[in-house]
Amino acid sequence: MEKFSDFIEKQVTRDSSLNDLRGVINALICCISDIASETNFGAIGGVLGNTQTKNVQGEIQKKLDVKANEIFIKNLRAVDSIVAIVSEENEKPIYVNQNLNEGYVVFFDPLDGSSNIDVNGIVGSIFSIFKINKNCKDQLDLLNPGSTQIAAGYSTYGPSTMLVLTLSSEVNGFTYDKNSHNFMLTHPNLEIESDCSEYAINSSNYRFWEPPIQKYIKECNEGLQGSREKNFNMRWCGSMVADIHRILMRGGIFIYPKDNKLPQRAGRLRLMYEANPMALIVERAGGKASTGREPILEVKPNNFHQRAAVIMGAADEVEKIVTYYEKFDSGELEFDSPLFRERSLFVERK
Ligand code: AHM
Ligand code: MG
Repeated sequence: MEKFSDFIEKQVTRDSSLNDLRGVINALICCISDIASETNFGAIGGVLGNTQTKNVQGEIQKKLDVKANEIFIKNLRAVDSIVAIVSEENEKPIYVNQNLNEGYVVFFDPLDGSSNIDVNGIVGSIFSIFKINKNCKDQLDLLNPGSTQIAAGYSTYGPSTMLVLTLSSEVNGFTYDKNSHNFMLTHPNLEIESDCSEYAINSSNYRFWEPPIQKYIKECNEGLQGSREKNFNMRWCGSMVADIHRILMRGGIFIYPKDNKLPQRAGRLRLMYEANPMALIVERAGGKASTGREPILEVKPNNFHQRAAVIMGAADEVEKIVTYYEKFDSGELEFDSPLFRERSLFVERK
């Protein structure tokens, strides 16, 4: 089994542009092993439960959210080639080496799925790396579409700690060996099958979804007797990293759509810290990632914390949902739903 350090050497030999990125990747590896050790201690480490503080999203932070964020900031601040880092937990970017003419910008969600912490469920970290080539005067220069990411990855802190990383066209999975403190290449060249019979969605929001998603899930649930003529299974971890990881391991589709629970939001998940990096990983593994109305990687960001609808995984299933959105938006009657009729709760009153 190949050690992460040997894997990186080989990658750099193949593509010398990755040489500069090594410092960033090594710092991220340190973040992941440090956070893994904090999460492993659980109640013994006194890290469970809430703090008294809210993050920029107005959510009460867990103690581990704060700790994981501090670990990311400390490790990434020490990297000479980083221009700025941007955390889901902080309102504004943190400049590291603002005067570089060329360097990296790292976006991260230090602890995704943090509602799982107190029940010893799977949590993870997500990161997205961009390269910027000009002297960055304006904060908004740091915001670029996901298609320009040069690398992305996530970790899972579950029964074992794993890192899934895309640096080039491949997606590779590594498992952390606690004894040697090495990440080992255990899952080379991950690929997502184009069809599937498993979906992940928070079904309790059914009544708030738009008709294309209601139609898709209804058809899945009709199983063998319905138009899909096969049975589907459903899994939902409440942790995007865990749900996407399962899809990379055995296929499926993950959906967190735009809904009418909070109609002013484009979705629940954040574009820069969650949707973009996972979309890059999924697409490089042969899957697809869409908001339903456009590819996630083409969304033009205008705000560090903006939300996005997320539909990603098995390519054929994502495409099917995209066609449902196209038909819905062009006014086809088959999508007529009580939720969206004239007297519906969601139609703006004059
Ligand atoms: P977080 O970054 O604050 O943990 O929130 C993101 C998480 C995702 O991991 C997960 O898919 C989603 O929120 C779960 O939302 P829900 O509360 O609808 O189950
Ligand atoms: Mg998150």
